[in-house]
Amino acid sequence: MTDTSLAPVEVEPHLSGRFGKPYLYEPECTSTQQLLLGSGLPEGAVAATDHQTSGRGRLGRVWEAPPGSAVLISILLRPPPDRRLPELSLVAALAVAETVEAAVQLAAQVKWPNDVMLNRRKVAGVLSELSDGTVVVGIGINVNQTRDELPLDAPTEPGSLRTATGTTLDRAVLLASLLSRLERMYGTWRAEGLDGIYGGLGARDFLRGRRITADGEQGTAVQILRDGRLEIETDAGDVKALESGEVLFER
Ligand code: BT5
Repeated sequence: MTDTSLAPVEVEPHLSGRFGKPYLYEPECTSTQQLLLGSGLPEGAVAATDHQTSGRGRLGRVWEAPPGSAVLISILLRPPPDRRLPELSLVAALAVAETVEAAVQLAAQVKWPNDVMLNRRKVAGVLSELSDGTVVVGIGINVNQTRDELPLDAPTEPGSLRTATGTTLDRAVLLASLLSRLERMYGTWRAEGLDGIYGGLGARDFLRGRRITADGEQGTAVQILRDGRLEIETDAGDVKALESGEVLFER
């Protein structure tokens, strides 16, 4: 399949819902998060680019992708004040996982709290940033990178849809499909909370039953709970629920 760019002329004909209106596009920018934070744009506004020069991960980390290889977007949301915000990264990750599954016909999983896994490799990451009651959710999906275009030093081994399938995908079509799924899933979460999407999330819980290290302690991941926290059982026999953080798993 041919892939062009995430320019409006490629993406907008495929958009069917409220998400992506307006659709801001820059061929290159520092970070798509920067285009939306503090912008005052309506809910559902999307910023997209074909290349970020300072792509951000969580906790000051970087997100890297060669020009024209990835889906790099941010979306502006105004969730109800009574919803727990960490759940929103799980909502977005689940929407990405389902979009990837529909595109490549392989099972994808959500690695708590913000990663999407395909064939045990990280193919996407989610970053949620809050300012003035507005959440900007950033999503990076590795689509057409070859193996040697992926970062070497990542704590979770990276992959792309191309390394998993051997074929290239049209990023504009993938992005439009993601926005329509995310709009639906976000609507369900707004109305019902994580319970509304827990079936899909629980079925794709990558860490469940795996040996892990979290907060310097070793143990086993039990499951993502219905409130979005991760339940773990340490080797010392303590059962804990993690609010956020980094979990390393044994391969
Ligand atoms: C994330 O952070 O996974 C969130 C990534 C969000 C990126 C999107 S792109 C559009 C929007 N605009 C932005 O500026 N950001 C968002 P974290 O869990 O902290 O993972 C970061 C770590 O993943 C880094 O320390 C690297 O080791 C590794 N990494 C960097 N680029 C990667 C890639 N393309 N694929 C897989 N791993 C990567």
